[in-house]
Amino acid sequence: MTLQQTILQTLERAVPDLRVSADPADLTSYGQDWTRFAEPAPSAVVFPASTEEVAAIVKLAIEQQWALVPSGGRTGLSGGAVAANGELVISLDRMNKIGALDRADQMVTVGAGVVTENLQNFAADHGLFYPVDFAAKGSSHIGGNIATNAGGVKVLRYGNTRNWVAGLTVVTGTGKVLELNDGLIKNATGYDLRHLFIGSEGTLGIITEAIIRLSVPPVNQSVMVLGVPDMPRIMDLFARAQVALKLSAFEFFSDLALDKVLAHGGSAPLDSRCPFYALLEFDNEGDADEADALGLFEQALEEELCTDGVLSQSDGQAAALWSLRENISERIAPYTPYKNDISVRIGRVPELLTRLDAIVAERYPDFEVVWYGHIGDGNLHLNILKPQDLAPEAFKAACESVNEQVFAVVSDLGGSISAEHGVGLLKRPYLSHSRSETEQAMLRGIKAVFDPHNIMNPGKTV
Ligand code: FAD
Ligand code: 2HG
Ligand code: ZN
Repeated sequence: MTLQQTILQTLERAVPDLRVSADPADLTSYGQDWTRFAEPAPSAVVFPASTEEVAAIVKLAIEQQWALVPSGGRTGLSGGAVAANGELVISLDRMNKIGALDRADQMVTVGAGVVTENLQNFAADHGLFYPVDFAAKGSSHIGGNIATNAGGVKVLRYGNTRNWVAGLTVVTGTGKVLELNDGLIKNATGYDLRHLFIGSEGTLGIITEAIIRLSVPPVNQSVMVLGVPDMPRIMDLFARAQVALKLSAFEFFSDLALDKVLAHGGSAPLDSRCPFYALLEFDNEGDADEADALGLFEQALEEELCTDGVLSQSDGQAAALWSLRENISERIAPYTPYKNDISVRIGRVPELLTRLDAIVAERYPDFEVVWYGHIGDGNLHLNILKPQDLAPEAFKAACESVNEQVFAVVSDLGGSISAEHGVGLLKRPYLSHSRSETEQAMLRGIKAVFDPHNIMNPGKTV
């Protein structure tokens, strides 16, 4: 009997109402995330509808020594949800209920399979705001966001997903169910296990439910896009903008990134084209805030930090400016980009930019290099585009040979080789650039406590 037949028969006998699929289309779709460097090859996909069903599956997996891959919206960019070795994929698609809003706590309990945008809409319908926001929100799950501690475009003001998780229900790799923190704001009873699961990328257990805090919505906001002559000057601009405006986002992108977006429609933000653009989102409650924005623009012009700019005059125009930044990832996807997602402390960003720019110019003379990211929180996305006639494997190898140099700089500056996308499969070989050997040994020790049989997303992250 094949592994697939054993899995299907065992599941059918032990968990009779469980929805299971071995349909080839499901195996392909649920065996991969947004990365395209591994062939999906899971044995089967299960769609549990409750924490009890998840626990039953994990217990069977322990008995049978099956490897499990937890799967959310599969928008991950590091291969964390890839199942390429006959694993059993556990999709949280059906655990997508949003509970009633708890007004006193300003919290809501959600299934791990709730799509991020649906939670944002739920919050808005109740006069509240869920601030974790990024371009994949229409597909990514809250469970996946928690498992990767997703960041996005509002981290500057609201922080990462971690800030909004007040409680978790998880099934560990031992098959035990843990209820962690139950919405408490204060809980000084020792180690907070909730935080271990946030960012654990499915390697300790499966998140089945979460208690999520919501915020009050921001006041009226505007967006300004400024054309900047070079990358280091973006950080000078940021320093001025932080003082002048109540910022909620400070992003940047290169002219090449803009080109790739405009190739699919839309219009350039400024009359002139500039090497780089900074996108600022800020509170605009009236004339005084608007005057501050214009004052910043004039000061930046005078100091040659920018050469041109535009301030949104309506929500529609603000959304159009945002789309120039938010659509980059999707528009460059057809080029099978090699992605670096790195961060350093804000004060070290100028040095990072200068040193990386030199490496990129020397090592990637023939490839298109697309710069963008959440520069206001120290996070750069460096995407190298694959030339059409180069085989994917050769392209990946070429980029990997540059990684050592890039990561040596990141490490030298005390930065992270994965700021927000996780380690997964793709960044695992480089973990030593961000985590010491002692730290990694401790991470493995923690994994052994929660997943002693090594069935939870084996081969990923640690
Ligand atoms: P998946 O890709 O399905 O899984 C991600 C990891 O979490 C895997 O290791 C998986 O095993 C694990 N996992 C999933 N669900 C669970 C669960 N219930 N329990 C335990 N483990 C689980 N990320 C950012 O941080 N900021 C951005 O700005 C951003 N922008 C993006 C834009 C685009 C266009 C795309 C495609 C991706 C972007 N991402 C961004 C990356 C991605 O969307 C996030 O990492 C997101 O949080 C992944 O959620 P998901 O539900 O798709 O998870
Ligand atoms: C973004 O900020 C995402 O747009 C995706 O994190 C980054 O595709 C990337 O490299
Ligand atoms: Zn990002």
